Amino acid sequence: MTPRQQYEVLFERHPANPILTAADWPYPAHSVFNAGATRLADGTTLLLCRVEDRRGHSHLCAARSANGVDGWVVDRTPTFQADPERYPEELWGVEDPRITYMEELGKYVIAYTAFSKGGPGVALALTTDFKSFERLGLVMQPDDKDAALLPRRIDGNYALVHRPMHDTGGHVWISYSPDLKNWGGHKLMLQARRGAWWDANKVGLSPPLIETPRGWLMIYHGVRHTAAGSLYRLGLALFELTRPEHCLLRGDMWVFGPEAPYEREGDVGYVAFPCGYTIGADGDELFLYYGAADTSIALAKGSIKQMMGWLDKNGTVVGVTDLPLVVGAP
Ligand code: BMA
Repeated sequence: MTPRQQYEVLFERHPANPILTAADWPYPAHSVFNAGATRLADGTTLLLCRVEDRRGHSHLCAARSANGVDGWVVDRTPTFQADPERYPEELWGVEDPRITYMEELGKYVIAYTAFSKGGPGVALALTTDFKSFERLGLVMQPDDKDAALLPRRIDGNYALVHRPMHDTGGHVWISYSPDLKNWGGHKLMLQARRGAWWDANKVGLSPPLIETPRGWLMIYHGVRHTAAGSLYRLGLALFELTRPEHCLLRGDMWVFGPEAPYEREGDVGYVAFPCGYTIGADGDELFLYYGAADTSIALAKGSIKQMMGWLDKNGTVVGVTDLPLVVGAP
């Protein structure tokens, strides 16, 4: 047994990884990574991939597959491009989409990072077909990113999880809105730890929250700054269904991190960055799509039941995170 096998494995990498690279693109692309994901009504898996060009700017491009693993059909031209004339916050591109299907609207809501001189901000766009899009523009001003909408209203309001930057670091917040445009009721959801922790100083939502009978399951990323650069790893936390800012359990250890060569080598090595998942017909199997080293798209499979079991064994009860944040707090 190698030392690594002493830890429970929650996510199994697909042997075909990376499942999508720039070489699969029908037009010039430098890198493809950090894809949002959803399963369409006909069962097709749709990935909304972040594509970076040689200017360093990103746009989004849809790739569709019947089994979510191979046979990807990639749009011949960019699917969703920055529109800086009308949306100046997109001057340097659009990045890292998270997709939520809103039953009540009969539409997919895409939360993405709009990048410009002011820094990264959170923008929303609605679609029914991933061909035409209705932009709502910037909903959280810079510096803010890693956002995803909850699939239903909480107490009559839409709910958006996001990660504003603050003097004390990057922490996950949740905000509420009656109309998707005006946001308030901001609550701190998950605080970055301090010191030696794997998730010290900067955490962020990875894919959208996963609804389970016991609560909203969050897969989040923690960023560890080292002398060699940043390490992006994933952890788990569970939040109350009717009061999502209330953290029921948080794991102390990370559950997935860059180990495979395609996660360690690339434009930004040592990054595993999921922005989306699909759930199998059994309601349990999770197909987690993640950007590997800001270069390609990879897939790992997990089980929601196993993640919950892991949290029961390894999680700590947190409750509502205290405000205000204090520099140097534990
Ligand atoms: C984060 C995001 C991601 C990126 C990651 C690693 O801050 O901007 O888009 O994958 O850094 O470079």
